[in-house]
Amino acid sequence: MAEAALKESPASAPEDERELTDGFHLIIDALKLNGLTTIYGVPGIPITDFGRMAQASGIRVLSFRHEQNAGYAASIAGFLTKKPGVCLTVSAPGFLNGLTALAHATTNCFPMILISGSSEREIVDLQQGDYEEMDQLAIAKPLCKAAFRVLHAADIGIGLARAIRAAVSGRPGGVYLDLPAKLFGQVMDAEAGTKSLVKVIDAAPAQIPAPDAVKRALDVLKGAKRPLIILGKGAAYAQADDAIRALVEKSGAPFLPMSMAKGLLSDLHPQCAGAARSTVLKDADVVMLIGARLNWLLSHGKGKTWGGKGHKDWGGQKFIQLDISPQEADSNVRIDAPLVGDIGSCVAALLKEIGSVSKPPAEWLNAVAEKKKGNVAKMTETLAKNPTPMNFHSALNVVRDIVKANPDAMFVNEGANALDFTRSIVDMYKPRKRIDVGTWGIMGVGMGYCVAAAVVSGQQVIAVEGDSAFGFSGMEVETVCRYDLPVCIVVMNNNGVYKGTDQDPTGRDPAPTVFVKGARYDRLMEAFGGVGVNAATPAELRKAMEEAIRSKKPTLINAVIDETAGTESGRITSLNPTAGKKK
Ligand code: ADP
Ligand code: TPW
Ligand code: MG
Repeated sequence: MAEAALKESPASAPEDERELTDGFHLIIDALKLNGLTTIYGVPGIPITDFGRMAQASGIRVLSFRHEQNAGYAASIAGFLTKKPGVCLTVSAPGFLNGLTALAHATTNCFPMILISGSSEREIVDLQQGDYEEMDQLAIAKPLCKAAFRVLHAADIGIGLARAIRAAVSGRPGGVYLDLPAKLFGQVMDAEAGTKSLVKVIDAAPAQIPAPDAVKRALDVLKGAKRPLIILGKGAAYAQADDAIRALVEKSGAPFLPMSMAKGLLSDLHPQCAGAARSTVLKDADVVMLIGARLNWLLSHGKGKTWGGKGHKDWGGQKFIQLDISPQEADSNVRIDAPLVGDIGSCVAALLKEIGSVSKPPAEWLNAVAEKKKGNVAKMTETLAKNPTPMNFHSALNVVRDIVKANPDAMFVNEGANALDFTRSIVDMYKPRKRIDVGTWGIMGVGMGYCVAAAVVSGQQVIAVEGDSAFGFSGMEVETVCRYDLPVCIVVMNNNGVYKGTDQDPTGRDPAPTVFVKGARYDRLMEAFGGVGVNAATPAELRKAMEEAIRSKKPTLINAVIDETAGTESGRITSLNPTAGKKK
C-alpha cells in the first residue's frame, strides 16, 4: 500500500519536489486527529525519537520509570475520559511490562491502547535473535480485546482507527497496536498520507435497549417489596450521572455503590446503603445491577451473603442487570431481566417508561435505616478513639475529614487493610473521584493512577497506600516530582503486608510478610525535591495533609500505623486456601 499511495501523489509535481511524510509524523497526526493528546510511556529503541517528535508537536508525553506504571496511568485515563488512554513502550521487555496494565484495562473494562515498537519482522519470524526479539502480537492477543499490527505507513490511519473503535465501543477494553521499528521511518507522499488518516466518527455509538426488555425490567422492579440498586464502575464510566441519580431517587430504593462507583451519588445520600451492606444484600428481593458484574466482589450473586442457605445456594431474589455486554447476564446466576445497552440509554429508557412509582414499603426502608444508624454509630465511636500508636481508624478519621473538605480531589487507594478500611471510612461525594485496585484487587496501580488523575483532572490528588502496595510503584514518586503534580501520598506504614508482626519460625529470615521496621518512606520523596513528612499522630497527619493541599507540592506522608492493627488479607481472609493436612 505504501507504494500504491506514492503513485497516487499529484502527477504534476516532479518526484523530488513532492512533500513527503513518514511513519513518525503520520502516527502523531493520527493521534491528534482523534483527540489523543497524552501519551504515558518509557522511551528507548525504537520509540525515543517518536516521543520527542510527539512532544514537539504539542502532545503531552509523560515519561515513567517503569512501563507498568505508565500502562496503569493510561488505563485509568481511559476510565476517566472515555477515550482510550495511550501507553507507549519499547519492544520485548518494555512491551511485557506494559502488558500487565493492558490486561488490567481489559479486565476492568477501561479503554486503553498499548503501542509498542517491535523488532524486524523477518528476523522475529525466523527467530534469528534480533535486538529485543519477541512475537509481541501473538503474545498480546489472548490478554486484550483486540490486537493489530501496522506494516505500511499508508495503513497507520486505519490501524489507529481500528484500535480506537475496539477500545471504546461495546464493553471497553485494552487494545494492542504493534508498530515495527521500520514503520517509523517509512516515507510516503504527504498529501496521500493526510488523506489516509481517519477521524473516527461516533467511536462508542449509543446502544439503545429493546423496548420489551425495558418493560420487563420495570415490571420486575415494580413488583419489588425490598428493592436494591447496585451501582458499579460501568455506571461511573458511562458519565450518565444525572439520569442515574434521577432513576435512583424516583425508585426510592436503597443503593449500594461498588468501590469505584462511590460518589456517583454522594455516600451521604439518604438512600445510600453502604453502611448496611450485609443487610441489603441478604434481604433484598429485587436487585438492579447498573454497570456491575456479579463476580467475586459480589460473591457471585449467591451463597450466604445473598441469603442463600449454603455456600453456593441462590438467595431467592430476582435480578435486573443493565450492561453493555450481551454476554454478561446469567454469568453467575439467572438474570430475570437483562437490559442490554449503554447505561445512559438504558437509564433514560427506564426513566421514560417508569411512570408513577410508589416508594418501597416503609418496613424495608426502616429496616435499612435502622441498620445504617447502628453501624454508623459504632463507626463514629471507633473513629473517635485516639490510640497510641495510631491505627488505621484514627489515621483514616483524618483522611475522611480532609476528603470531605476537598470533595473535588481525586482519591487513589490500594493495599489490603489500607484499602478495606479506607473504602468504608472515607466518604466520597462526587462521581469518578475514587480509583482503586479494581476487579483484580491488584497492588501497583497507585503512582500511575496518581499521575494520570492529576494530569487528566487538573485537581489535587490524595492517595492512601498500604506500605506494601506503595512499594510496587514507589519509584514513580520521581515522576510525580518531575512533573510537579499536586499529589499527596499517605503511606499507611504498618511494617508489612497485612501486619508487621509475623516471624520466621526457624528464626533465620524475616517472615515473608514483614518489611524493615520503622521505614521512612517520606525520605524517598525528599530525594527528588518533594515534601516528606513523618506523622506518628492524627494531629501530625492532619497538619501535613492540610499543608500538602494548600501548597499543592508533591508530598509523601509516612503515617506510622500500629503494626498489630491489620488482619490477614483485609476483608477477604476467607479467600485464602486452608491446609488440608493438620500440622
Ligand atoms: P464493579 O467492579 O464496580 O462491580 P464491574 O467492572 O464488575 O464493576 O462491571 C462493570 C460493568 O459495566 C461491565 O460488565 C461492563 O460491561 C459494563 N459497562 C462498562 N461501560 C458501560 C457502559 N457505558 N454502558 C453499559 N455498561 C457498561
Ligand atoms: C500484583 C497480593 C494483596 S494485598 C497486598 C498484597 C501483596 C499488600 C498488603 O499490604 P499493604 O496493606 O499494602 O501494606 P496493609 O494495610 O494490609 O498492610 N501482587 C499483586 N497484587 C496483589 N493483590 C498481591 C500481590 C496482595
Ligand atoms: Mg502494610
